[in-house]
Amino acid sequence: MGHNSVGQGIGVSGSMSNRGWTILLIGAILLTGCRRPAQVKRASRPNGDSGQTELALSGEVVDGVRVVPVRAFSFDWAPNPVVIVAAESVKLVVRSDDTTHGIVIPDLEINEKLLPGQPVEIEFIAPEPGAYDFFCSVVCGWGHNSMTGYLLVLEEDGTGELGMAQPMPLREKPPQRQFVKDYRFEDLVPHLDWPDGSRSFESGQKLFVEMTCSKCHSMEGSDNLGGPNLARADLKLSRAELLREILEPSKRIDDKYRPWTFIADGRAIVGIILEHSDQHYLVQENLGEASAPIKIMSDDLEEEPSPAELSLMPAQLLSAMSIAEIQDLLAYVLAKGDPRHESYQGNTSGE
Ligand code: HEC
Ligand SMILES: [Cu+2]
Repeated sequence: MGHNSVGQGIGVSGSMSNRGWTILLIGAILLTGCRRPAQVKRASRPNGDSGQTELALSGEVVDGVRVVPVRAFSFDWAPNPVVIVAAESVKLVVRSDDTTHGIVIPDLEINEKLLPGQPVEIEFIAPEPGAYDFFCSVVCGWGHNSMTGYLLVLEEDGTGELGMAQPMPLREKPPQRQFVKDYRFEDLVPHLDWPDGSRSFESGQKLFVEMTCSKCHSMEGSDNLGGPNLARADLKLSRAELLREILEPSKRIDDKYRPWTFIADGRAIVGIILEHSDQHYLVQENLGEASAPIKIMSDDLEEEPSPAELSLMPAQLLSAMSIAEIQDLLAYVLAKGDPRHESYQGNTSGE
């Protein structure tokens, strides 16, 4: 493969012009845990090896700045990884295609909310070569936990050649479930009659984490995650009521958890009021991902705050589960995380 064909090969990704080295990635290691084998891939000169993954630089350079359009959608990013060169000026133009997401790049101290259809421009100087994780800061649905991505920063060796000095593990995305169905209440009501002793505690416990519930709800007796504590003694929901709460979170919202919309400094902030005085409001915008509450001074308000209709709990959290899994999750919440609950014991006295 000569220079020209390399140049053409990467031409699809934008104007790479004379920096046209294809990045070839080779090698493999096993990562531990539940991940599938991930590949360690090494950037090297293009050498005509076939069957290698090719990575191209992202976006294009305009007036000395690498401008990269990045799409956020349920539940991934494109491009992913975002490939840039160390020390260059970068502008990410990040936009959400569907619902509200957010982008956090912890190492670069970047944290921006992404409202649908409102692109956000993020400018920075590319850091040292390496891989920098980013993820979604808004718990946006059942696949939120797999909405991860990373910046791959390449190094330039002085001759214009790009690559990584050290073999570079390419991150693999956490495995993602398959969408099953946007269940309606009527679809699931006929499946609420499971007999005692029939449900799996382990499965329910695992789903409570996997489906993001544990990001906002504690089963250990506290409210400190932002959403109501689901193990509290005075919470008594029937199976059908619980199902309704999960499928239609906005239908009934306790005043304490009602989000309010604030318009201040030309921007809209939607969140739960943690604290309120004559002078200010303290508002929690995102639940379930670390983010500091926002202090809004009453004097800065451009309008009276208004109650929002949408709960901060995402809808359609059950859409990637089988009926049996939904039963396990409901049983786990009804059992308040207690493995001694009837749902797990072999007696047959119905609930
Ligand atoms: C992003 C945060 C968030 C996530 C994720 C989340 N919830 Fe919620 N949940 C809330 C908030 C806030 C409320 C209170 C407002 C409301 O009712 O919508 C709530 C309310 C509830 C209630 C009613 C509790 C009560 O006191 O009446 C139940 C039950 C519930 N959630 C279960 C779940 C389950 C099960 C999951 C996972 C499938 C889940 N939630 C995921 C934030 C969340
Ligand atoms: Cu998200």
